[in-house]
Amino acid sequence: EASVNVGKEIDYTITGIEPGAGITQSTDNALNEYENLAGWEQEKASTGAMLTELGDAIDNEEPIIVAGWTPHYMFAKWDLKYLEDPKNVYGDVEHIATIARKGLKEDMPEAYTILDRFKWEPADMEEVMLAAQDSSFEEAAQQWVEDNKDTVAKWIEGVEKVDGTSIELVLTPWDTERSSANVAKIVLEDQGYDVTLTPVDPSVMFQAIATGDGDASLAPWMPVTHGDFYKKFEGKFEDLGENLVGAKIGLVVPKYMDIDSIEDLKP
Ligand code: PBE
Repeated sequence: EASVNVGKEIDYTITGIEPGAGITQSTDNALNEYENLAGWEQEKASTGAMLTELGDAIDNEEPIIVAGWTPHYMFAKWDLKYLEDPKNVYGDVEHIATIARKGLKEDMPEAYTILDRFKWEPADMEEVMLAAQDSSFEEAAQQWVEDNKDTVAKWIEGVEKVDGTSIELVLTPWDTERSSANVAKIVLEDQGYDVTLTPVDPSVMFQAIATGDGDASLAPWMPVTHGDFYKKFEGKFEDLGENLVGAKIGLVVPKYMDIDSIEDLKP
């Protein structure tokens, strides 16, 4: 039956993404912690390559197991399911946090207040991600800000304008974070800031905020995805709390596959 042969059919390989991603680390952890995954490997390349392989497999109704996450259009485009994770290696529902360098509150209280208040829903993020597919993240974010004036008004309520103060937001190179960073950029620019966005790997993102090279980030996925990086630099940055609740990572397969759990896979 399918569950017995799936490993052989896909060469005992999970299709992962960039080597520096949190989910790549979690998948390496899964390969270590699930005894039934002995001998399995993770192919590490890029998000683009993973999505191409996923689309090709689905076109041919072939088996495939990918490192996947939500929010992402992959779930809107294809019929997919998360494999159950009884050992909870990938965690449950995650939140995306906002972190700031020490001293930002004193140096740029206006930006700090706005970043502290920045909170939106997965549906908002998905809207920007989807619109950006046909335009750009800048345009999609601009549109979202125009369509959500009430939300933005709450973020900036009572905050004084500034005159061209430079601020650097550090993000990670995925569409989820391109969305939040570009929305924050527009809101801060409307407030008078000169905003630079710097995309880096998750480990570098924490390092940049911990050393003060960057001012703030809306990119940490917690508690699992970036948990190890967070712990490594804990105490050296300020955690402003959640900017989004309802993210998730895990192993993802097309619904036509006859497996439901990571434990259904055979060595
Ligand atoms: N992701 C999307 C990233 C964070 C955002 C889940 C691919 C990661 O694994 O680090």
